[in-house]
Amino acid sequence: MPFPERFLWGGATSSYQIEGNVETDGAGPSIFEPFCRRPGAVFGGHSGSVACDHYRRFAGDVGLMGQIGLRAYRFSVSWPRVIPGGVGRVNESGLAFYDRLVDALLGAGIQPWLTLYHWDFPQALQTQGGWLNRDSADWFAEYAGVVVDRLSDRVQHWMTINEPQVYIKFGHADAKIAPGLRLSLEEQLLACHNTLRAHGRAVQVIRARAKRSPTVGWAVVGRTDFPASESEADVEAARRGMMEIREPDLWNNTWYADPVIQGTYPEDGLRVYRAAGASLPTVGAGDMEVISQRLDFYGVNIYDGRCIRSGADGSPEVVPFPSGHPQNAFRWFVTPPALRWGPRFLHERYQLPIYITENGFAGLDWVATDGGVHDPQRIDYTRRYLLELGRAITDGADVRGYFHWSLLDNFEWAEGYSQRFGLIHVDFATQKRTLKDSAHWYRGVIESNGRTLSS
Ligand code: IFM
Repeated sequence: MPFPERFLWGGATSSYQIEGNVETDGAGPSIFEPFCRRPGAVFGGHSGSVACDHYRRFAGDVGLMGQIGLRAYRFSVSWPRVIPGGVGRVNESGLAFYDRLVDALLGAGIQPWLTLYHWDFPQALQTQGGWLNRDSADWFAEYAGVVVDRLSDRVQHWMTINEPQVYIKFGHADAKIAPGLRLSLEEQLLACHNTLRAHGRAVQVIRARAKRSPTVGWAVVGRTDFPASESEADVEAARRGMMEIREPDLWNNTWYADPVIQGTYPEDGLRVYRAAGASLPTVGAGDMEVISQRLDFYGVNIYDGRCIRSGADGSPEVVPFPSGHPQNAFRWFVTPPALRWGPRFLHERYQLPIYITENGFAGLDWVATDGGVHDPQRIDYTRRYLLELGRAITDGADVRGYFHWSLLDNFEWAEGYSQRFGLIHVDFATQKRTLKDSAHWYRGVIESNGRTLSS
């Protein structure tokens, strides 16, 4: 099998989606508190206020991770749980929760992989402009320092931000998630610029203050394209499709990754955004130096991709999926080659080790009469995607790990609890956990380091 001996097999979650107890023990509100109360904002009026009650049940959940055999667990820290007002006074009880979680993970032999920001921005700072405020980078650096000072004697693996593309587009342009804004392109670009500055400041803080030599990355998403065939022309068209900016929106890869890794905003983005009438954010003296901090790895979340062929002039042309093409419960297309070509193209361009920081399947799972949760589609999806990830490694991409999204069924943002991504089924009325068939299957994959995938 192509998976190297030290390949890291993990599972992932985020704070707001599982912890519940949102304003408990001194935690402050995040932007999702007012957002979830907006009529019609979230399916069924759901919110993360109870979620999986992981804040109180984490020890049992770590036990379940052990049963699955996870080697690593990716979780996020809730900024307003740790600093209720976003800056200033630290909430000792909030930090103590993450102490206990990290200790439990280490006690179970599971590496903690910590994300500093997975969208639960402190409401107190949103009222000061949120990511539109230039000070947001300093606020984030202050918060990062608090977490690093407290946990870096035990946590070695850090991710700054999760999927900025999603919270810029769906939070600041389409009002589908918190903070629920519909901003101009110009303002979205500003929120993005400040996010990137915040990312860079956090990397600086981690490197300067971590007590154990840290590995630092991020977990981004974006567009994934794969070629319709292996012809050179199609491969080149898919590479271009994935890396170019054609539309005046912020759903892409390079507007985020080029400045962070190469120190400049990409020319095509500058052109497209200017042509759309947006004046670009003022890049202050020193901004690019802050933004382009050295990273140890590129974390990427990949669920699906577009199939691309070379058009007559070589430009990328989307090949539509035929009717009846497999989809998940979200109606996202099932596209296993995305996990071969996505990491490959990213590795080629940015030359960093890659971790798949999220990948998984939304299903409509329930507890069967025999007490089990049978989710053959999730198993088949994951098998197909992992086989393609193996091909990426064989092709030469330096892929070092895979985190399945998600450990638990959880609060799926605007979809509330209607979409189940977990390896573990959660009965949200009783909080009973049941390992799905996929969890047992994944254990075999982990134990065999991927060898069971082809059996
Ligand atoms: O649940 C989300 C997660 O918070 C971010 N990445 C995609 C997942 C599935 O939609």
